[in-house]
Amino acid sequence: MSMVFSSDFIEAIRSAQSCLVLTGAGVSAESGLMTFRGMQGLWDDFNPQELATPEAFACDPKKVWEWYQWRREKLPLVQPNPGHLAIAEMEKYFQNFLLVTQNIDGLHQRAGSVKMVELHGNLNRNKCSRCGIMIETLPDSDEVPPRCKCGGRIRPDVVWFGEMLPEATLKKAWQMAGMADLLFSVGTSSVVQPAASLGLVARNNGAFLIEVNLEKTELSGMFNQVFLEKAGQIMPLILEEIVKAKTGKY
Ligand code: BJW
Ligand code: ZN
Repeated sequence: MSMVFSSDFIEAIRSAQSCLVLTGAGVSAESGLMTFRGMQGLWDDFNPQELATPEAFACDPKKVWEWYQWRREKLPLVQPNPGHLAIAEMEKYFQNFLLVTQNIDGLHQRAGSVKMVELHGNLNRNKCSRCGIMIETLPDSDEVPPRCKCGGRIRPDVVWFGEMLPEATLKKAWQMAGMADLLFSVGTSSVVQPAASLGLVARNNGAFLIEVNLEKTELSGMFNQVFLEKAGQIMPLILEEIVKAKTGKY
């Protein structure tokens, strides 16, 4: 695929010192993982938006646990794609860089991203729903889900609707949005708060905003540049442009 970038875009990259990349489930789609809103009706006819809540877990812990187990089983079978890999490379070219992911699949880390935070937790970790302690190894038990020593049910360490995001993580993301010159929003529908507001914060601070998605989102209008492309196709080309702009060679 050949691509001609606008001079505005190239200049924004060239002059940027602080870059924030916000990602969502669309980045992992080309690895074979379903997007959150693409999972609708695919699992026992349940709506993910209804399963990813503390109320659903309290009401039917087995169902919610098994849904996450079903998603966990896929992780070792998939690989980071060129989108993840390009984003991992990007962190080398800005003085200040932060990847803020809403994804819980761990693919960014596997692609080599280091300067990053996870806003919505990680599918590979568990914690106690009562005392909050992290559970490294699941206890042998016939009960589904298994229980913590305190008697509380074990749950995945992810952030459900109505729950607070990890405080330090959110603070880091918010601070970076406030100082970024450049923000990429990649593969996210931009409907879930507070993640979706990071772009707005950066925008109010004068940042240049770029969106990468297969289709327009509710927030597309506030971006300086929208690429309606697959993340795995366009991010490597954007990386090339960044390397050129930052090193003068390619
Ligand atoms: C491609 C592609 C390709 C495909 N290339 N692109 C203010 C207003 C209204 C509501 C609220 C508000 N503040 C808080 C709320 C409530 C709620 C919320 O935002 N609700 C909205 C739905 C309206 N937020 C919360 O409850 C948050 N907590 C909070 O704010 O606490 C304080 C508080 C509490 C109560 C009241 C008020 C304040 C917590 C949010 C936690 C979200 N958790 C989930 C589940 C995680 C675990 C799990 O996965 O099961 O996180 S929900 C789900 O959505 C998941 C995702 O990280 C998140 C975002 O989804 P994402 O990544 O954008 O995926 P999709 O599927 O939506 O989109 C994929 C996109 O990719 C699409 O656009 C495709 O086109 C595109 N795509 N292939 C590029 N190849
Ligand atoms: Zn406990």
